[in-house]
Amino acid sequence: MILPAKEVRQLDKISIENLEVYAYHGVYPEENKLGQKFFLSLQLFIDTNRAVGQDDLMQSVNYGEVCFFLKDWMEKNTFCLIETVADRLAQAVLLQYPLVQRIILEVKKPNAPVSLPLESISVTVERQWHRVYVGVGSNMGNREGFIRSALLLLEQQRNCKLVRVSNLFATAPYGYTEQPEFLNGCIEVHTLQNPQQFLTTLHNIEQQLGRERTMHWGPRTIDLDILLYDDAVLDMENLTVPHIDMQNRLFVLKPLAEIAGFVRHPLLGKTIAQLCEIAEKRQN
Ligand code: A4P
Ligand code: MG
Repeated sequence: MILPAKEVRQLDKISIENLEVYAYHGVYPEENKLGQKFFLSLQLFIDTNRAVGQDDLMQSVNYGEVCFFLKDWMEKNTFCLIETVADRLAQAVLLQYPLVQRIILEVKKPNAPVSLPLESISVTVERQWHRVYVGVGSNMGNREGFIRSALLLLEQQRNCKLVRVSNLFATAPYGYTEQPEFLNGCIEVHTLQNPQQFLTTLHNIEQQLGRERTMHWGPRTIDLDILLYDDAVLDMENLTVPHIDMQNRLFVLKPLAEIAGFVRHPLLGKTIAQLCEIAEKRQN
């Protein structure tokens, strides 16, 4: 049996429990003015292999430093909801400490303004880096210019990292063939966004680059399609992952095989390299 990547990857856990900080989050103006106590508990999932091998703190995450980062962040920011505090703080930790791949964070408010006896109110969130493969294509105007601009815009997103870029290939139009030749490529992005948020990010970039949706499968300045999002299988009204037709498209598989040949399609059970070989044979 092939284990999903998540189960093979060995991640260790650094835990911090009930770090006490004084901050100003809350819905009521008094809370924002007077402040109150919060307790933070978190688990940081990291690959400690290198740190352990070299017995070197520089290869790990310094938990003392993390505590001061949390305190500082809690004091400098003010949000109404502890849900927002937990979401933003979890993301801030992932952005600040690249070795942390996943975080579970609990924000506790022991003196929450509830006129009943209780120990504390808390919100727990789990956030992590997701590996996404995106197909890029253009067949209008300065095709390479549009693709490079899209990558630049993606890199500028705070919670996205552009990790790998394939070569770009000139390809004959697929589907509706009465249109100019395409330039296609694939990229690997690591993101903190969930699939819907990431799709919105891609749509915003398409819009910024003058994409007009006049015709399905028609000419476009830029097209950004989510091919794979971790091992997720999603069937939503506006989003299907893995991309529904990727296994039949050489203009997707060829560049994708360059940067993710070893990655397995979660539904078809074959690697991208294998799917590419099959599609190539079918075409010849
Ligand atoms: N949508 C659903 N799933 C996804 C996903 N995994 N990634 C929804 C991105 N979007 C997804 O897409 C229509 C709707 O699909 C979106 O609103 C989104 O919510 P669109 O980009 O607005 O329209 P489209 O691109 O015309 O349609 P579609 O079905 O995405 O077409 P494709 O699959 O992008 O194909 N030939 C060559 N050689 N190279 C190409 O790049 N591209 C196409 C377009 C046709 N022929 C081509 C190429
Ligand atoms: Mg599309």
